[in-house]
Amino acid sequence: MAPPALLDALPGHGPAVLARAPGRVNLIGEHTDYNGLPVLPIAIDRDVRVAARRRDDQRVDLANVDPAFAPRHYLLGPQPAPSPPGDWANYHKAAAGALVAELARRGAGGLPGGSFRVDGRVPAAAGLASSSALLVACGLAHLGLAGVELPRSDLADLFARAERYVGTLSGGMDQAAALLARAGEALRIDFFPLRTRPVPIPAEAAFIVAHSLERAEKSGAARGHYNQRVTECALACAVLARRLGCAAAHLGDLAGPEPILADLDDLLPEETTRAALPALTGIAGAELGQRFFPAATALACPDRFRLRARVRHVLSEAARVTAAEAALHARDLRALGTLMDASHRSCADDYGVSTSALDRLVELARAGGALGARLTGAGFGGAIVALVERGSVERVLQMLDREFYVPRAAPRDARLVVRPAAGASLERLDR
Ligand code: NG1
Repeated sequence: MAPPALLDALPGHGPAVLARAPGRVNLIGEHTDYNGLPVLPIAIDRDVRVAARRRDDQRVDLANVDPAFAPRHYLLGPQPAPSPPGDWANYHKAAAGALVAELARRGAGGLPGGSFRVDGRVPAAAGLASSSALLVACGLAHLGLAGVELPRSDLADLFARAERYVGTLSGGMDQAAALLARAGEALRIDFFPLRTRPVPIPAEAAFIVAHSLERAEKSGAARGHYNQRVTECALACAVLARRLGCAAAHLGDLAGPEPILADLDDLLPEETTRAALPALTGIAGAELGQRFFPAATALACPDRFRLRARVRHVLSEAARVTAAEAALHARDLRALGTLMDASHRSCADDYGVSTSALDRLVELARAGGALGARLTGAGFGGAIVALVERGSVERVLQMLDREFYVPRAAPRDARLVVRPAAGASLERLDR
């Protein structure tokens, strides 16, 4: 049922829609999605809800139950002008712009204007994909107003590309998890083309998400660091493809990660500069710029690129995803915990996306009895996820509270026990 307040506050009369899309916690497979390698998230029982009613013109009105997000309005079109970076309206514009173009391509009519009211219950800037949940819920609601249905996997692809509108070179994990997850299960997701398969979660497994109290603001400071990693991987892929004499658009296209990992020291320099790239990649100046350095892409460090350690993380992480899937099928939570620990070390040492607060939380969760723990999502702040046996949840929470949250006077919801929840839904409401 719709939360009445959300629906009652919508302007106008007549039929309305209510969409919800969950956030997600990635259990393992970090920074692999944009490399065409697998991930293993669960959708969580925290979601974004959007109530919407059609308008007779092309205007979009956005309101939010949280007063921190002021009302916004704009006119629909294939390329709506972006609001300033970080503005919440950009996620609606991203979804709507992509849908206008997609419906035109399919000859499926236009997108109507509408009034939207948003209630976001996924903690923001925590690595829990609140931005994708917002984009997916807005997009689904808008599609509901148009009376059009599209296959979920097509929408996952469309919305993944759409989110790049906000300036991050993001992969497709979050939108696919929000749209395709099933309650009580994790979802293994492969990319290019998108494929998913459910992975059962043993009933005795519990997941604690603990925030580092440092925001991972991907529409802000973290954006350049995230884009830097995506660019480093794309450059490393071009160097490897040349050395190995094969064609590869993503690291995932390179056959046989084990031989590459074994020879990494010979195949890739630890670090390179922008000036050295033409010689390393065999790609000349103008094409290099177009392929790897589009003008709109903010990078944290546009002249220096780490290659070897980044690839070591990505390829070893992909192998850990496959091992984690097998561990879940075998109900072997200890093995899963060990893989999560290794993933965290690799994210911290080779990928450089952890922080001292995230490292500390991982350490405390383990000391409190977690079977494994790791940063989840992009990193640079945000949260960790700890795998805990049901009977140990209280002990781990107490450890986190005593050693981390109480001394910092943190709010109680800084740490959550999350459940593997179902993907997005859309209801039509006649009132
Ligand atoms: P979060 O943590 O939600 O910002 C980001 C990307 C994912 C993926 C992870 C790292 C977006 C919308 N999401 O997630 O695609 O690359 O980082 O594994 O940018």
